[in-house]
Amino acid sequence: MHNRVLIVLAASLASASTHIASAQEITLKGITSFAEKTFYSRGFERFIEKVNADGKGVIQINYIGGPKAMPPFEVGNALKGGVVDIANVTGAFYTNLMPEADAWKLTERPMSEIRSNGGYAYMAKLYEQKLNGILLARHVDNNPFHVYLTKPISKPDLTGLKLRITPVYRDFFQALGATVVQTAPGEVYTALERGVVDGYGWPITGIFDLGWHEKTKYRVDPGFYSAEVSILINKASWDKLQAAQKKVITDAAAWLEAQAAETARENEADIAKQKAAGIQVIEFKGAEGTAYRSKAYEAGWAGIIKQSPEHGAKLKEFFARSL
Ligand code: 173
Repeated sequence: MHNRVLIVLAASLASASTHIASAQEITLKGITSFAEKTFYSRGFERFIEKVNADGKGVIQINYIGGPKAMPPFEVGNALKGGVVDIANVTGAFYTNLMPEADAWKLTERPMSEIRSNGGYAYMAKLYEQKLNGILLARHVDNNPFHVYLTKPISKPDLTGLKLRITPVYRDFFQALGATVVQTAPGEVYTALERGVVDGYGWPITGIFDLGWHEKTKYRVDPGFYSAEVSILINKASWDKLQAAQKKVITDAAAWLEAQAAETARENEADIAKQKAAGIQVIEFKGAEGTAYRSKAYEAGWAGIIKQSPEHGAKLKEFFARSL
């Protein structure tokens, strides 16, 4: 009798612990603001693979997909409201909620330094207040933006040209005299094809992903800024996680952010590919090139500081190169 009681007890304990283990596995909903499997989504996709491999029985991410599932400029709202738990997105896509996020493009120091110099902590407060979110990992860095054109220019002057933008480029392109029109990346091909725009802003990598090379004749050098794409998590979703679940996420995030410097290798590959595709480089050299880049940073910081005077000035101290 005694033995039977023990067996029953042991069996019920075993089933209870199995039950607890399965109840502990949590599934987060993940979305990307760039097309699936394209350059700016790939880091996020590697992150999801790692979380799903390391987090078996603990935590999983259900990848909902990209702009076919949700317009890119809606991703910030969805994260803030908890419609999605985790998102791959750039600051320029949620300036409606947090204009300061667009300042990531102006960093002239590695993320490791920004994490140690107080810049990350400063931004983290703004993420919590304005986005109800946490920035887990910046996986794109060292990836400059460029002007791409269908018509040539002979000096750093965009007067008379209409260019596709996001908030990343607005202040700089306007300072150079351009007329601007904001679109999501998914609308760039059609805008070029219809001649609605004479060019667009985009980083050095990725123009082949959506076929834009077919409609692009010129790239303007030098590049400017450093593109930022990051993985964010909703604060309430994060707070619900247990320590072991958080660890799977933070380990994968640190692993991914440490790879961001390697993005620069991919830059070279796309530069060669653009050349092979017949895209001509219009290069501003020497003092003209330096002035062009300085104007980009001046216009960029002026734009951030205008929208958020106190935080903008503070972020410049953390992000800009010390002179
Ligand atoms: O041009 C864009 O859509 C944009 O703002 C961006 C930002 C980071 C990476 C790629 C594109």
